[in-house]
Amino acid sequence: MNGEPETDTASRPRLWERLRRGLSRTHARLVEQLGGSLEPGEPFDEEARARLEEALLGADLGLATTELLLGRLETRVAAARGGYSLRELLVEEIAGLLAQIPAPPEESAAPRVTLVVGVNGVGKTTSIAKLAARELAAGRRVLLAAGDTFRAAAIEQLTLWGERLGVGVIRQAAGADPAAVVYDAVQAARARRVERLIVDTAGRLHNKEHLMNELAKIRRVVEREAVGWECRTLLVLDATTGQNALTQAREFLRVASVDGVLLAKLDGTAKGGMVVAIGRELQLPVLYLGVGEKPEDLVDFRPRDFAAALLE
Ligand SMILES: Nc1nc2c(ncn2[C@@H]2O[C@H](COP(=O)(O)OP(=O)(O)OP(=O)(O)O)[C@@H](O)[C@H]2O)c(=O)[nH]1
Ligand SMILES: [Mg+2]
Repeated sequence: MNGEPETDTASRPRLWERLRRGLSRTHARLVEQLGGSLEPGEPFDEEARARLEEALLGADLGLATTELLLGRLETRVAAARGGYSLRELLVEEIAGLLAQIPAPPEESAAPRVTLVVGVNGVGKTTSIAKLAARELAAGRRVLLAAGDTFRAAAIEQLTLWGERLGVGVIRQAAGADPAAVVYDAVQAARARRVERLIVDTAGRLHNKEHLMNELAKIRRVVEREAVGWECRTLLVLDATTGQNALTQAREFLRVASVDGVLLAKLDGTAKGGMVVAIGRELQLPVLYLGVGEKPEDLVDFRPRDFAAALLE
């Protein structure tokens, strides 16, 4: 399960639609490239295999994963002796691979601080608004911290989201020490009995060492001041940057410990298959998918739904 409360059955169709919309470009391109090869009765011959290979590579599943899937499909097709649906087999196999991605951390009753990290422009601040909206919808008390003090505009942007959502934002002037902002935020969160404190951070720092020091300092403040709280670092990646997102993620993993990934802007790419590569190659839980610019455009990552939305 995904570290979040079970989605009630009433809201499930809505989330499914949102996921479908988010993956529509990827889906459209896959369908176009595959032609009718996944339709019932179509053989899994050389031509179908080649088309599928090209389509999966085009969706950015990566070479190793694509070859693995094709191999499994061959085995399944051979075992089925006719009467199979290639589409169903493929959805099952992709879901199976995705299910091997490390599971998200267990949900606990403790209050939580989430540090949201990632390079500039990937969608951190927007994703924070989405996370806040979802926590509010679950009835939790939420507070935001403007830990990206690098630009005044970043503080303003978060403040604006706070006003729109009706959530408090702890801020200082631009140029302030982010760790000091986080210190204030933790005190405020405790005084206000907040259950979720979400911290924006700057992605635009002078160099790797600077970034590492700053994130480590923030984390130390949280660990010292928020005793008994759960602390998570969520890495936001931009799906539209393709393989570059993987490179970015590896860089971040060198400087900070990361508990999970939020893949933003999935709606803006036909290469949604990169989720598979991210999960498998980084061995990190993929927690959320960003599928638009509005606060409600966030879905949980669920292997089976994701695989189905790709191909069905
Ligand atoms: N289509 C789409 N756009 C998104 C999504 N998430 C964020 N964006 C857009 O991406 C742009 C950058 O988002 P921000 O949230 O400002 O990114 P950031 O990482 O906070 O950027 P910096 O603070 O400059 O480092 C904005 O125009 C957002 O509306 C998404 O899931 N889908
Ligand atoms: Mg920002």
